[in-house]
Amino acid sequence: DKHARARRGACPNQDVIAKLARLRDIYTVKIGHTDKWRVFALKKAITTLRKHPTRIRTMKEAEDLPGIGKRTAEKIMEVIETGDLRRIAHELTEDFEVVEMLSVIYNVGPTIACRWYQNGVRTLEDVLARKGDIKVSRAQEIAVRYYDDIRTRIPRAEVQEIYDMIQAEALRIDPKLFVRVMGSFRRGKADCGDIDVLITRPTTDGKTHRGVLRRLLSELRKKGIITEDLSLPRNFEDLELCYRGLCRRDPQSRRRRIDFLTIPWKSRGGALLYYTGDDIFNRSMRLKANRMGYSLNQRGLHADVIRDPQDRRKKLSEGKLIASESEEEIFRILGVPWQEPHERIR
Ligand code: DCP
Ligand code: MG
Ligand code: MN
Repeated sequence: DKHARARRGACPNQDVIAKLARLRDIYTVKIGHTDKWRVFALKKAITTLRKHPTRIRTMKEAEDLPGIGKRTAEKIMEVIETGDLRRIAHELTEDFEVVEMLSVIYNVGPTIACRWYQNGVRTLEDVLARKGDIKVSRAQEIAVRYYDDIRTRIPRAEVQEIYDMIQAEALRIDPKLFVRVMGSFRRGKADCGDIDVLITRPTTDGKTHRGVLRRLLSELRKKGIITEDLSLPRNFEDLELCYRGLCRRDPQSRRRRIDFLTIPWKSRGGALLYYTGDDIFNRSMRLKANRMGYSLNQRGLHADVIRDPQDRRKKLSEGKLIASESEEEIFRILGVPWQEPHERIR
């Protein structure tokens, strides 16, 4: 996976980690009919191996690693000695392939996929045919119907074309809007998983973008650009909104995944930073902020965050916003040299 790729080269047991991670993913999907401890044991082993500075050579060495039992040590040695882990092929049964296929449906995941499988679902057609007796939400149904479309990456040129239409429509509603395309497109990727659109508005004239998203979506539906909704914000009157749906350039082209995000003007720096990603880069920036006693999220950089002494990850208060005017400001305060969006990979 991407996280493993980010670390490749640095870790002398990467091949072992890759095999254990594949087995972990298989067990995660199978959790409905497998003991949870298997996933747990593999996760622990992977964490330990990532931190281990040298190549594992002997069974004793593997068994002596913290949190690694005999069964896991045997798996490690099998990969070291043969380059393979037979258990993976053994677990790749038909039921796994079906559950894995179902678990990548938007808003599904392994737990629901397993439940559907246990209820006899074997194909995407089954999901639609059986929706009387298995629980299928409206969003899941749409995601099944457009399974291939949603999983197909979007050529950069098409993202640009769709975005241009959306931006024009938004500026017709209010020419002072600040509209940007984010995510992998802003990072310069040749193709994108979805289209991420950020909207806000300068408040210098006392006005905001309140109510804009509802109007924009309605215009885009009329034009046939937005075709289905997957998830709507609870209250369209808020300034901070998140919308997920499907769109298309014209009636002849595929459905594409689209996300709209609106944020208060004062959060734009944090939002630009967060929604540009990538997720690994974001994680490293958050970590940097945490080490300096700050907290970074899509709203900006905060100080004086009060954390639960029992669980340091849990925030009891958001703290005080100290920077979110621009991305540059956040980079500067964190002491991170400026990186262009296309450079923001880990
Ligand atoms: N993001 C994040 N952590 C997540 C999800 C998202 O930090 N768990 C941020 C970084 C992403 C941005 O939001 O770049 C947009 O999310 P996407 O899922 O749309 O990811 P990308 O646009 O980066 O890639 P893709 O081409 O797959 O859409
Ligand atoms: Mg995206
Ligand atoms: Mn997205």
